[in-house]
Amino acid sequence: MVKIIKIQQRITSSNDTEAEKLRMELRDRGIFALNLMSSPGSGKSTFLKATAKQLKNRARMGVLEADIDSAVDAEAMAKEGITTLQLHTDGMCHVDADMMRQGLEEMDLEDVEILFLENVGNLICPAEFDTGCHKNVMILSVPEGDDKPLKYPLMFSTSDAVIISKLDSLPYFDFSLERAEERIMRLNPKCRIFPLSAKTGEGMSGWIEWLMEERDRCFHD
Ligand SMILES: Nc1nc2c(ncn2[C@@H]2O[C@H](COP(=O)(O)OP(=O)(O)OP(=O)(O)O)[C@@H](O)[C@H]2O)c(=O)[nH]1
Ligand SMILES: [Mg+2]
Repeated sequence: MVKIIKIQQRITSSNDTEAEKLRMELRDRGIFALNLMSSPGSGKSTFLKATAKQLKNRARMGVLEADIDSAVDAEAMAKEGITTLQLHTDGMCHVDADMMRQGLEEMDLEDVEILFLENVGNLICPAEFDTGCHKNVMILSVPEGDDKPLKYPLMFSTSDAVIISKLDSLPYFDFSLERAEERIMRLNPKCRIFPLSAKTGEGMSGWIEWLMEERDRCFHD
């Protein structure tokens, strides 16, 4: 049985102030936190499980799962031995800094060095709220199409890294990697792009390298 807690959006003075405070607290506790966003089914949970496998013996990972309902994702993480907690967002399609704090207060964070928030599957609302994480990462999966940066620019603009997932399905879809990368870079020239397949493992090493480098930078800068 995984722990499920119901969180609510509370009115706080300023989400940006809350987020900045949380970011510093997490850093002081030695936790590098990443906010993972994408549309439903683009492969967040599969990608997190693959990431945890690669991090074994290198860093202890935890996942805060946010969904409107069910405990499917937290159960999947727990099965892999990943420290996890399921949040129910009371119908909200995003997580803000105070909601993140409510989740963290209930989670056993002892030993957790890298913490992912698996945000609610949605390509729009999560991009509007600073969660207090150190980095924003988003996934665009090949079956979704390479036009998504044009239609949903905010999430691409606010992400430090974009994962192009399900690379193994490239032969079956009319998706141009070159076009997708060019559209993302036009919105956000500083972001890093990692085309990969969590299923075959192709491309995972570049992502893991970036993750470890950014973690070191978070504590040493
Ligand atoms: N072929 C292929 N399928 C994948 C890959 N990653 C995920 N999938 C499949 O895509 C489907 C959705 O994956 P999830 O990891 O549950 O996606 P999610 O983004 O966590 O979904 P929500 O949490 O519901 O938003 C599942 O059937 C996965 O097996 C991949 O790299 N290649
Ligand atoms: Mg999921």
